[in-house]
Amino acid sequence: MKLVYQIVLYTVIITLAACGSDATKTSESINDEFPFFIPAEKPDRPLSAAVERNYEAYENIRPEQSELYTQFKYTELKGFDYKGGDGTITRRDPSKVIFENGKYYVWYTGRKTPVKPVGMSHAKEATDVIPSSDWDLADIWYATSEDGFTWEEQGIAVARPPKPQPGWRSVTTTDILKFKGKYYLYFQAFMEASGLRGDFCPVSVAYADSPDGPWTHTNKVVIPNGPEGSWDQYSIHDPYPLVHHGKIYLYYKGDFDKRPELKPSKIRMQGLAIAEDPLGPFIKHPLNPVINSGHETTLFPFKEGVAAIVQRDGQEHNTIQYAKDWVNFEIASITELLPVAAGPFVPDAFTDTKYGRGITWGISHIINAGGNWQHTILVRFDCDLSQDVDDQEMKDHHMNYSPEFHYKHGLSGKQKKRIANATQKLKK
Ligand code: AAL
Repeated sequence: MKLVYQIVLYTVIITLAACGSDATKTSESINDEFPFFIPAEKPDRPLSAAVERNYEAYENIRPEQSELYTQFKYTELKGFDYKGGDGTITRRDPSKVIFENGKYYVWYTGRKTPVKPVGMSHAKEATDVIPSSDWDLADIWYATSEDGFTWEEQGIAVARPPKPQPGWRSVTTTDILKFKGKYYLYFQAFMEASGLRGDFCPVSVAYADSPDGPWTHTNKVVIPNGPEGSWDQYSIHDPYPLVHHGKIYLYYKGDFDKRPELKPSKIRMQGLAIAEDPLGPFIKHPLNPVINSGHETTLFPFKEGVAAIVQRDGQEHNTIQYAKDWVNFEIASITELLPVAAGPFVPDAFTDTKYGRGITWGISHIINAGGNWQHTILVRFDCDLSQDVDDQEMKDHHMNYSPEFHYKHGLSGKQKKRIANATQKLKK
């Protein structure tokens, strides 16, 4: 029996010593502080999940050193009149910018109506002259510029077609494709006032031999709504074509999962449809949706893959993302004050490049420009998401917001009341 006790005692001692050594080891590893100069390569030591991500998920330890990190700077454009913001004129959802005939071109949703919109929730009051939403009763307008800052509006490129053609109610949110020498404008083709049932529409396309037109309506739906019950059954928004592998890669937004009890009542994700011919047929990717966030999402060829500016909605809004295979996107960086509905100048958007160079500027929009949700304005944004520019002024690690900016985003009366009640409870 004594021998048994001795064996048990010895086993316990050995076990404690081992634990102790593990404990010692762990304490040694914790005592082996994380180094002041962070290792460039992932160190062989226990790492927290967060620091692990710095090595595994991002290109650089510091975002400021990543080619796909940037801040954004904005400039008011010259040449566009908004009638003092009375809501009768809106310009929004610009296309990519192209450079042809020695000047820049941009296309956009243009609405010029005798009165301001009544709002989507009052869409039943809309008529053939009273718009429901800011983009109802719109046409596709275009403008040109010598420098990207001062623009000259040229007029309507694609007008609403007659009923019952696709887009008879409103043609909006366009983007440009140049393919085999011809030009194509994809656009949302509304066949009911936005807001009546929702923001429901498919995508149609017009084509021309010149960026100045004349444009020919195909009167075709080229990106149809999905089948009943599918994520993109109602909304095919923000068509965004690029050329890759000799095909048209058209990214688009779908609004879905509408649950009025939640805020926002719907979620927005991005899909991809691919075609060999600009007029289709477009085949939707089986992995759709391919981006889990975003709104009017901006994309551009970057190295072998494609990058995306993902803003406004979703778990991963305020990020710049990258997909080496043009389908499976990962977060490349997180940034702030991203351009909304950005249409960048992408010199290699249509060249079927094998190594995209990136972007440095474009046109975006600012909604609710007059504080009244009834008109939107176009602005210029600049950034450094380019392999050909190293603009360190675009790579600061945060922006400074004035006290006035903070106070502008103040408490509502309801929130102040809630806070006052909470304080009262403490005093009882
Ligand atoms: C925009 C875009 C689409 C929507 C509406 C006008 O931001 O997402 O174009 O339909 O809002």
